[in-house]
Amino acid sequence: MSTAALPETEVLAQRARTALERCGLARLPEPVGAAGMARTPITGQYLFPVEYDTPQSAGRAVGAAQETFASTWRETPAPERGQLVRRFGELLREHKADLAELVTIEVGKIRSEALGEVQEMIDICEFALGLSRQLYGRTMPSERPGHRLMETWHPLGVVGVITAFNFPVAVWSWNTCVALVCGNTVVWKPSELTPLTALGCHSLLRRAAEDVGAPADVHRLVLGEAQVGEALVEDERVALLSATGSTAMGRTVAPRVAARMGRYLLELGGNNAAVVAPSADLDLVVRGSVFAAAGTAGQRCTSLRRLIVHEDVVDRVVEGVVGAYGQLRERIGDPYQEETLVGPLVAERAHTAMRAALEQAEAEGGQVLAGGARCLEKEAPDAYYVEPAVVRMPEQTDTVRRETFAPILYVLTYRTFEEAVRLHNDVPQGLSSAVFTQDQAEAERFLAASGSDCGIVNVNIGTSGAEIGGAFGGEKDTGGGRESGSDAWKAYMRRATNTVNYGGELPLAQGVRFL
Ligand code: UN1
Repeated sequence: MSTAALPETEVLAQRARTALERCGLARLPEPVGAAGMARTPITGQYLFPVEYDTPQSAGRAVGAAQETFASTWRETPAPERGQLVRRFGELLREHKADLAELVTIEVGKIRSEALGEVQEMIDICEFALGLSRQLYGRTMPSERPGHRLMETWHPLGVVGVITAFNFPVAVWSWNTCVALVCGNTVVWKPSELTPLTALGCHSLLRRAAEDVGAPADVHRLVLGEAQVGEALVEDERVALLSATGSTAMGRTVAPRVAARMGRYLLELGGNNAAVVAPSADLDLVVRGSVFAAAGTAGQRCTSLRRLIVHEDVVDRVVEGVVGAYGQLRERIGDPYQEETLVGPLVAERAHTAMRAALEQAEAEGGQVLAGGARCLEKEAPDAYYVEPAVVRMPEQTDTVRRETFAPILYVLTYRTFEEAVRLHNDVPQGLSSAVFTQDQAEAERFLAASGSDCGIVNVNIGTSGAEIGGAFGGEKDTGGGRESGSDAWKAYMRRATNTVNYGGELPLAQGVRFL
């Protein structure tokens, strides 16, 4: 572990205040009503109180967003809406370090990952700006003379965005920037673990709106715990509910939104695996796996959780990964330190889940080959730093099939490629996947319909760190939604099919005759 002393909570609180001020919050709003607490996993201690919304105030935010949608935003030309995200992108560039600071303080991400997350926001602003001139509909040849058949895409209304702690700003920005250029207004309920990053983002977006003359209520922020998110779930005025989090959360959200005929877009848990074939470049495998499994302390939806390795190369792969984890051990600790690669777990419950998973894996015949221990307990008794763990498993047990949101990498072996694909797909989740191979046919088999069943399928690269240009999301228990790039924007709009008769006659389709 890193020997540098952890920063004092008071110093972190001051740094958070300064970053927020720079993002335009002259003073943190006084927590008059129900108050929550901002907290840092770096020391595990509270920073300062923040004001929480109530279900009633969340309802009022939805009302204001709905009013703005109906009165102006839906009819503002899309390229003009694009100017809002263009300006927001400029402000993000200017305040990249401030937002990254807040991400580090609230989530414990190391500096380069926190900056990378803000970079994702800048990237999606550019994508959304281009998109604002490319909300294309098709025209289709009509079967009737004198008729034109086409489709038009319209905004939906209020989009509710519920985000998780682990990507507190990037995932919000994928949803929000795309939703806004599509003509929707947005109400955001961030994780209760990350109110400060949310306040910083909201303040910058407000400023962008002011600068380009867009209405302030195109975006509203509501802070609080589950009941505030539930207010969005239940509110009929929320046309689309986009939620990121656990599969358990998705299972409660989806039927409730569906019951009111609302739309939902879910990005839930993953149990991501890489298949390592005998022909693989093992150096790539080791480097790719260590970043994907131990990066962000294993707290990405796309984190690598299973390594499915051909029997002939498993010993070499394990040796490489365990060796690399040995080097990581010196680099766990204060995320502010340049040399740190693994910051803290977000909270005690992540540590409890990790301990339980390791114990259960051992009971199922697993062998812990590296890591698993808690570190810096004396220096920071309220914080949870852990050594990322590697566990060799005799088979894909119940524990392996569950997502534990912590840095545990399970190693399994296979003999035939069919067996590897079967093991790969035999989990409830379907977010991200990878194959490491030099055999082109094998790579293609993994990419084919009978290969990986995930939403993200990679070759010779790990499971995490997706670019914003592709659609992001996955199948099965991952929820089926797609966000970010490609044509994911279509989920934020409704399609109208238009038939226009310019011929003066009234021929009916399918040759029907009437009157
Ligand atoms: C998430 O963990 O919810 O692919 C998002 C990645 C990031 C996004 C992850 N670009 O790792």
